[in-house]
Amino acid sequence: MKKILTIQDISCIGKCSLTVALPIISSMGIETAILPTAVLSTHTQFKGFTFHDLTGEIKPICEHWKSQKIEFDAIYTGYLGSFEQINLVSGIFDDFGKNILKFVDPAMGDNGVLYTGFDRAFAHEMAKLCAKADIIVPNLTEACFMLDIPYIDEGYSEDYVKDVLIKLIGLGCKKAVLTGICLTPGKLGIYGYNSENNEFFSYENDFVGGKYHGTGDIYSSVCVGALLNGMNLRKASALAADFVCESISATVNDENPITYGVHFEKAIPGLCERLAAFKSGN
Ligand code: PXL
Repeated sequence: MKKILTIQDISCIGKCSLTVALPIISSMGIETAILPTAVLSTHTQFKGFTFHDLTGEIKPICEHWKSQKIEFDAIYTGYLGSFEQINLVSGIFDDFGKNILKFVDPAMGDNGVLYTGFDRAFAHEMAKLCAKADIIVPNLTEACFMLDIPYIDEGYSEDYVKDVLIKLIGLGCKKAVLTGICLTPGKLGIYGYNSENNEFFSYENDFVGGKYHGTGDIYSSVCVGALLNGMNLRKASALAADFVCESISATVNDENPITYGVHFEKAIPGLCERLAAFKSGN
C-alpha cells in the first residue's frame, strides 16, 4: 500500500487540515501518516481559538522514524504555523523527500488577505518551501503574497493567470495549480501549468454557492490521493474540483456558517466510485 506523510495542524472543529486529509486520503486507499504541527480548538477563522504548538515534537518524531527506517511515497504539507515549522519541514524534505512526490499547499490566506498571525515575510518563507516542491497548489491570494504582486479580486484575464503560473514556476517548483479561479462569470475552477511538458490546463464547474472554509484543504487531499493512485495532475485536479463542488452542494442548505466547513463526508462514496472506474480503465 502506498504511504503518504501529511504535515499540518489538527483543528478540532472546522473541517480543515488533518481532519479532512486523513479521511479523504485514507478513503482513496492510501495509508496516511500524519505529523501534527499544532492542536487548535478550531481553525483560526473562529474567535478566541486555543493553539497548542507542537513544533518541539517534530524533530524527535522524525529521528524515531529515521531509526525505524520509515519511508514514504509522498509528502503533502498544508497549514504551517511559523517560520520555524517551515524550516523544519524543509529539513524533512531533505531527509525523507528524495525521489518522492513533494506536494505543498501553502495554506496562508484567501480573498486577498492572509490568515491571522501571518504576514508578508511569512509568505516569502513559504515561497522557499514551494521552491523545493514538485507540485504547489496556492489560491490567488497565496500566490500574490508569495510573488509580491498585487491581488486582483475579479475580472482578471486568462493571460494574467498564465503569467502568475509562470512566476510560480519561477520559484523553483515543477508544476503549479491555482485554485479558486474565476474566468467565466458564474463558474469557479482551477488553472494549472506543468513546466515539464510546457502544458497549461484548466477546469471549471458552475459556482454552487458559498465560499466555505477548508475547501482548499479538501481539494489538496483529493488531488494528492488521486496522484498516488496514478492519475496525472490534469485529471487529479478535475476530480478534486468536482469533489469540492459536490461537498459544497451537500452543504448549501445547512444553517451552519461557512466557517464550519463543508460536508465532504457525503461526497466520499462518489469519489471512491470514480477512483474505482479510473483504476479499472473506464
Ligand atoms: O484551511 C486552512 C487552515 C488550516 N489550519 C488552520 C487554519 C486554516 C485556515 O484558516 O486556521 C489552523
